[in-house]
Amino acid sequence: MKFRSSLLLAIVLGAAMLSCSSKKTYKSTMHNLIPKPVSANETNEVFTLSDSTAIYVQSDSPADLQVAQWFADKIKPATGFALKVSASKEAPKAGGIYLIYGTDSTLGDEGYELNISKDMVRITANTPAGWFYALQTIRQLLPPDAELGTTQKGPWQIAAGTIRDYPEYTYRGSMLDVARHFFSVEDVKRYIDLIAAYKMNILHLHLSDDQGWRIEIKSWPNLTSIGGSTEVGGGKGGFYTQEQYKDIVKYAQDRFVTIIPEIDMPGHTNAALASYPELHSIDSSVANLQKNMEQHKETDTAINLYTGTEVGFSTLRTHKEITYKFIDDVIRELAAITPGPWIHIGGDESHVTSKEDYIPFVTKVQQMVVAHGKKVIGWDEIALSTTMQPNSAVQFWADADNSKLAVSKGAKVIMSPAKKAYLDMQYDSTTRLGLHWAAYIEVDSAYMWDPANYADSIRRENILGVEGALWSETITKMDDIEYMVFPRLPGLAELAWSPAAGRSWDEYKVRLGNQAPRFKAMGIDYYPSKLVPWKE
Ligand code: TNX
Repeated sequence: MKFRSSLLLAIVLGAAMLSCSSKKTYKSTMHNLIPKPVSANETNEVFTLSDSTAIYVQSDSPADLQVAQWFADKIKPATGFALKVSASKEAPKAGGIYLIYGTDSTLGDEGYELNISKDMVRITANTPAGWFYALQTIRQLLPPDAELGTTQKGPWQIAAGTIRDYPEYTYRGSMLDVARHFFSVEDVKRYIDLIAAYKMNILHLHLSDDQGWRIEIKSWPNLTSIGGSTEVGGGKGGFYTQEQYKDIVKYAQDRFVTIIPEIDMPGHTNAALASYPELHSIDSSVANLQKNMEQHKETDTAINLYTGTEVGFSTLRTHKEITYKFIDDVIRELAAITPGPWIHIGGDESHVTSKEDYIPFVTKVQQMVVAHGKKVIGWDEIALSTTMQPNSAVQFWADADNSKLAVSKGAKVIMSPAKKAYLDMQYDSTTRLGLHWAAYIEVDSAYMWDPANYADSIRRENILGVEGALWSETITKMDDIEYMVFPRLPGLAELAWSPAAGRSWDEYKVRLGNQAPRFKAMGIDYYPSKLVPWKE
């Protein structure tokens, strides 16, 4: 009897200890990373972050130290540690995280090698961007609790081993439509943080459309005072002052994200046309279209703001000098506050601009962008222009022939096929937000394609990268953004970063499912697709 009860006690105690320890210690592993690194070899050890861990940067440039400080700030709320950041060229010793400049050319401009032992962490890269991506990787090696905003217990272990990693494509982007519905500077910053966490490096801001003009242009103030005053559904809209835009650009730069501003033209311009009647061209076909639209009634001198969701009814006057004065002013002011190399000129769905007018228009506007020192991006239709400027890119969304034409004119292609990369498409017919004109895009479908094999005529060497586009006709708040973007965006990020060889949904979905506690800790309102084995 005595023997049996002590045996029972031992079993009960043992089980309690087991469940306790499995609850307490998160097992860090290199096998759950998104995007998947080029190579990862785990040892059985762990490095444990403590309040005495220090970060040493092999440079005293403020921009370089900033990368380390970003990481220290990121993990401070949950760990409670104020990791000390300093410049040091001394040999690595125990207890440190070292950011080191290397000379390994296979790592390129964004790659890194991460060596983690139980004593120290060494990050070697050719650029601070490489350090930043290594630190994003370390973030994902930490327990999900590290993402929380209040002090947690730890322990803060990260799996030891070696990771070598670098991106497949240099352009890894996401587009946010702030025109159909306006999003605040704070929302845009959160979005930047979310995309950067998955090693994306481009945020394309769709700054103008029929329903709103969202960037201050000092020489044409009505664009924002009138054109920025509403949005889809008739809400109050909004716009970024140039100071706010610069603040967004800086925030993005600190996270190695380049902002690409888009001014969509000659179509998708109703907000501008309503702001300056001299820019609009009401020909009979437009007038007819407008008559069919209840909210959109023209008068002799001005046209109304538009808060519906039709596309393809507006156009700038392509024959008037004033139009080009307007565009030149806009591009000049935008180029002056945009340090990134690109300006996006839209060019899509100009259904009421005749082809004879469209071709010289987009040809000329491209020259204007180059004259202001920037490279051109446009939706794939701009391939119709007579000539394309050197170093231009078109964004493939629907018509492979356009992209093929662009390639024949010397341009590169950004892959955003609507059937795969449109983040405003519903997951299935029950999704409460979004559209489905291109497809229903479940999480597996968004992942199961290869940019380099998607369209026959567009090959790897023609492709600059991948961009997921979130149009916002139905998206009104940050939670909506998150719901549509997560979890499809991490998958697109992986298509852009990780090698295609050996890619499989069955393997990926497990890694994705294992991100659930991380999404939750980050406060991300994600779509819990039934196709993914979500971890509790
Ligand atoms: C097409 S694709 C558009 C946008 C819409 C979107 C909605 C493209 C270049 N234009 O104007 O917002 O569909 O899914």
